Amino acid sequence: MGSIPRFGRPCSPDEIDKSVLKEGAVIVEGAYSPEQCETFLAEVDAYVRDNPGEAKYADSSILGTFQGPTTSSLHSLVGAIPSAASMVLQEDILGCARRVLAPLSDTILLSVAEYMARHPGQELQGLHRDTFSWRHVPVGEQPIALTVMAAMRDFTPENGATWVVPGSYGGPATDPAPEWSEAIQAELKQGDALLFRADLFHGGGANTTESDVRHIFSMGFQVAWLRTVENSTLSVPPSIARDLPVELQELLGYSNEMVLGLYKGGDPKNALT
Ligand SMILES: O=C(O)CCC(=O)C(=O)O
Repeated sequence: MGSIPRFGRPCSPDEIDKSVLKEGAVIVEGAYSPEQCETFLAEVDAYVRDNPGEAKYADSSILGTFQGPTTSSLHSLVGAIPSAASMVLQEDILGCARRVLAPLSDTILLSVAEYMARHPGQELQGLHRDTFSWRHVPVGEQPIALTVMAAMRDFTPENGATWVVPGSYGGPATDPAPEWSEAIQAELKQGDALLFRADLFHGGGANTTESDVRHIFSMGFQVAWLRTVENSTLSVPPSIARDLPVELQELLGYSNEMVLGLYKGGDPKNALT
């Protein structure tokens, strides 16, 4: 059975990238501080309290129904949650995404930034590849996207820590899933982040606890020539985007990959002035 390499910070970019490219996954311990995680959770709570319709909308969306009735979620966090900007820009995670996606794209995009709460009663999710959204893209050796599951509170075997199948990348998203006996669970402490190639088979675990909600900050990064999961220039319109760091503006799509994504034939950042 394979394993998921783990690294504390400061960690070597080479080791992280090698693990993602070879095993398919890596854990960066302490990617976020406990204070960052608690601030994030408090901001999500406050936002959902003030905007109950948005969480309801997310729960009944195409992604929400895939995630099941015992998961509540909130999408497009950069436009809603103040601490999301700095969390997306976490240097070990973003650096890894940039490097492992570089062979196939000069620029990358934030595909999704989502909060998920997996409640007691959550059933085992089917093993799947996140490349299903782009299943028509021919499969090659290099990853086209990277997924991140960061633990905002501990991920334990009992509350459903993410399962991954090391080495199970490189095929089409429509491949039959591997056997569960090949899967291992990524136990994470608060603030740890699991990074994996989006073409790696994985799935959320069953939450068999009485009251331990599993809190996830999930992100995806992708090559810039594919359409993103979240429509970021709608959810973070120019009026909000203009005050964000330039690096984040670019990840949200205020950027172009050569002639893709142009605004009036030029740099989309011109929409922010
Ligand atoms: O719950 C998890 O840890 C994984 C979630 C996931 O893969 C998904 O919702 O697509």
